[in-house]
Amino acid sequence: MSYKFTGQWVLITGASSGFGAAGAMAFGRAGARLLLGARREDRLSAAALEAKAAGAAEVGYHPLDVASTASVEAFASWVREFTPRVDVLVNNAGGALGLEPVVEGKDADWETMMQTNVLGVLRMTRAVLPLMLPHRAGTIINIGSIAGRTAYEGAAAYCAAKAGELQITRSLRLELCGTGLRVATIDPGMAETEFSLVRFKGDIERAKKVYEGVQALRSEDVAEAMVWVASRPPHVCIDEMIIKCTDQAAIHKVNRRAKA
Ligand code: NDP
Ligand code: 8X3
Repeated sequence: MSYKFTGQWVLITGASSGFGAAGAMAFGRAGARLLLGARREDRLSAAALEAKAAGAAEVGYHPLDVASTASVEAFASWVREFTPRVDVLVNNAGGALGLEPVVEGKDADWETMMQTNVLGVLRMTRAVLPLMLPHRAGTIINIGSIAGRTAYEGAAAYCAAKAGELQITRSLRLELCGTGLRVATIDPGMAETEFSLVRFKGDIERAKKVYEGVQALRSEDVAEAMVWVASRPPHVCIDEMIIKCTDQAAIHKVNRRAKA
């Protein structure tokens, strides 16, 4: 990709692993200035170093818990120390917890999924919009999921949360019409990141099984999509992008190769 984000500030939540860390690398390669947030500072600092080595013009990172309004506000204050302007906001932080049917569901899991995937997007957007609106340009990219479009068993709360993210994206696009800002959702299917490890609470074997025999999406595939969406000419808005691996024709239809 030849587009350069020279001089532009790109803020990515959930930049300590998976799509967020890959996004930092991809925007970094394109010369952006990066503001990265997540809870695990050691992983965040490693992602920041890699993005700098890849070519980012500047990289700052700061602890961020999108489930806490106080943390989001502290993060936004830290951002203002760097810049009065954010050009690209990637609301990526999120994930799933558990795969139990509703009858066995846990309040703590449901609450975390709503806090991160739904309220986290609202909070971050509210905090960052004042750094975008005065400039009458900019891109907000929310990371949704095919789970926000198609339900599956054991994922009622996660599907509801990502459907919430989709409707937030659509509402925001209406609210921001005429401001010069554009709002996109990128909705991936199965991708091999730490997503399943988190969902299964550290059960490595169970997490690995999700991707067995499948050539799943890689973090880099989604990162490239972020960069592409944010680098369209200002009059072009990619409203909604669904991106799945070729082995996943639909949420329940996955081609798995037998072991050799
Ligand atoms: P990872 O688990 O690898 O990354 C999740 C990221 O979100 C981590 O950086 C984590 O950082 C961060 N995060 C989680 N909770 C919070 C929080 N409360 N505050 C701040 N950061 C948080 O998974 P993915 O990269 O796959 O997930 C990224 C996004 O993509 C999520 O929204 C997920 O739902 C979505 N998605 C994933 C798919 C997949 O199959 N992998 C498919 C479709 C969508 P830390 O723990 O350090 O805070
Ligand atoms: C993650 C994709 O299909 O595991 O959002 O829910 S899926």
